[in-house]
Amino acid sequence: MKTLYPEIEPFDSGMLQVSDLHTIYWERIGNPNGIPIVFLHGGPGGGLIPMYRQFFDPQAYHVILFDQRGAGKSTPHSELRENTTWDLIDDIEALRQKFGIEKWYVFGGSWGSTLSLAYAISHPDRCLGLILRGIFLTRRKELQWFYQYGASEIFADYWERFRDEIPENERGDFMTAYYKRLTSEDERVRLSAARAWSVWEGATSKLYPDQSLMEHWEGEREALSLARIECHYFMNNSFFPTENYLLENVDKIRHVPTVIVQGRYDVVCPMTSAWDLHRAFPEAEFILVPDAGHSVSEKGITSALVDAMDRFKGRAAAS
Ligand code: STX
Repeated sequence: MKTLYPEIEPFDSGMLQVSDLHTIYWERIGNPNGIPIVFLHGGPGGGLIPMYRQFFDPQAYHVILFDQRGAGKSTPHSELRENTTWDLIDDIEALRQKFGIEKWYVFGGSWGSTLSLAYAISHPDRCLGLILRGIFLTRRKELQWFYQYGASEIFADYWERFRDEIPENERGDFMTAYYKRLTSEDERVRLSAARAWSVWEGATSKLYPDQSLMEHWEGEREALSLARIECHYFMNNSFFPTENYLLENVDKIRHVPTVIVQGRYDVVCPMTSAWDLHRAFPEAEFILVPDAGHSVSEKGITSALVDAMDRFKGRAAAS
């Protein structure tokens, strides 16, 4: 089993204005002359945590991490205007150009895997490789599973709070009911809905539910950005032109070296999506972790990701 690299502080960080409205926070860790990687966090709206810096050998890699529009330290916080998948893809390109990087690895889990695939389909020539975890294709059935019916049967206890936030007569469509509240004029309504929405995800992310993860997503800023931005994206099919956009376009990236890491007991992003991607993209290495849920902090998932990055390091050195 491999474990995380030691905690590390950025050697550089700052804010990049990407539109009249939005400014994004970025940071760089590791070796500025190393192999470049961009890290894409989850949600959308999840923001960075320091642990995300620890998957990469800091001698070998130059890692650029950033808070996506409206998330973490990016401003305005939890803003939904000018916030689409295509805006995020443009922001990734703006960061790449800012740092004079020609090609880089793209590392993302959950929504980060969605965005990694979408970025690679738009800019395949910029990708040295993809490291994808907890595959999320944002299809209707994935959203239905997690926010309407399915995950509710496995986490019946935690489901109660998510369910009870919404009056009975609106429970036929939880996503629409939450969207109404998450965009309410009333701050208390927004925050209460945001906490219920975000804690549901925190509660269901690990094989063994983790109290500290739930407390994290109870936080006002964390809850608001995750819930508002997720619900905004998911109400809009993540701004993809078709339901199955990522699988329909996967042929554009099948030449890019790719690793897929998936926990078998992932209830947030069930393995069907990883399996569908594996079938559509057989060249990619497929690693199914037998004793893990969704979270990047599941031991077997962390180990597979650190190991994949250590192996890519050798590959880059040999080429
Ligand atoms: N959300 C999928 C996703 O991207 C439906 C995701 N899952 N958990 C997270 O993100 C956090 C780590 C941000 C909670």
